[in-house]
Amino acid sequence: MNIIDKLENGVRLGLDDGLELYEMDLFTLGKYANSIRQKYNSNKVYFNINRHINPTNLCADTCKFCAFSAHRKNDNPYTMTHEEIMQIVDNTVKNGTKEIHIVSSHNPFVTWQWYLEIFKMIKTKYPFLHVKAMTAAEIDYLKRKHGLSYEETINLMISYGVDSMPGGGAEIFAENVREKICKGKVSSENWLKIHSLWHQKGRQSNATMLFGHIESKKDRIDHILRLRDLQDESLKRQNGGGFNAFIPLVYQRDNNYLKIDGILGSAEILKTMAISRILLDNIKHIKAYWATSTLNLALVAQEFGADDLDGTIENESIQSSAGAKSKNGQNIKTFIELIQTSGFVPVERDSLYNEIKIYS
Ligand code: V47
Repeated sequence: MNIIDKLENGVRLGLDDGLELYEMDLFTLGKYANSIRQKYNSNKVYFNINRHINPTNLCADTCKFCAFSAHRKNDNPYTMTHEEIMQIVDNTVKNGTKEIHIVSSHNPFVTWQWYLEIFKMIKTKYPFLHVKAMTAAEIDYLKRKHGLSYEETINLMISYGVDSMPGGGAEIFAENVREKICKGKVSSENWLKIHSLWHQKGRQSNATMLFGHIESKKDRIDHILRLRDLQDESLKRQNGGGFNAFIPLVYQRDNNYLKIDGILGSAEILKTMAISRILLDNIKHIKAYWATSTLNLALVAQEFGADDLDGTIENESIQSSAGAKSKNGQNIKTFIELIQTSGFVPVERDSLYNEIKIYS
């Protein structure tokens, strides 16, 4: 069967098929991705009202792509006090924020309690807030530094109030690339194991992929297929599966140590979104994270398989340190208007994709 016949007949695609999809012209590929997107999510574009907080940037790991961690190129080490974090939360709640997304570096100077008490503090004062926190990379770091097992850490996260896990730390699963861009960080196998353990607790998470650096197209397809396999596993136990959304993150190249030639073009970004939508037949949402793709391209991506933009964010530090124009988040009114003028129906969602408000 050729690739078009497979697409027409909804055949589940493999590694070689994924590579063939990259060879297709953008609009034919987009047509198939969009029809799946329409089937799963109709004409809706999901977003949430959220606040990103990065409590510390001191990091024991040395990922070459990272411009956020304090190092020679970003000589601005900080560790927030819990009071400073609560001040941010107090302020953002007044703006209608419903999700706090917390990602920290791997700070060797604080205890594991310092990490976890942040969540308890937030949930005690604001039980209605959804706390999305602790990447698999942070969980792995707590294991390495403090000897907590993955299972223990996950149980502690639940008892301290973490609701769901963000998708960070996945980067690219291909081990040879990982060795070059983030040697020593959580392995691919352990990233997947940690998410699987989290799913086994009946909890949900997201999954990212960092692309547009030194990885090959084959590495991207391999990454996506490893996620599809894990989602298949979780679907045997969990309605809807453990992964809520897949988030392809476009690599930003300023102020870091990963020098690459060239910059990824828009067509390749859109193709990667479309291919993700086609291959991931078991993950309902594809997020075009506007902070890494720009808001305009993230809106165009909604025609190529994506159905989500992430949220208003309010303050973004990881990608903006590396050159993205995302430091100050998005104004909610503009956000909604742009979704509408792009021909879609904006839907404010909660962190687990329950619909809060449809702007029809
Ligand atoms: O894992 C670091 C990435 C991630 C760069 O789960 C970079 O809803 C681009 O995971 N260029 C952390 N990306 C952020 C993250 C995330 C973001 C939004 C939503 C969700 C979610 C998760 O940021 C890291 C890494 O892959 N990152 N440096 C860079 N130079």
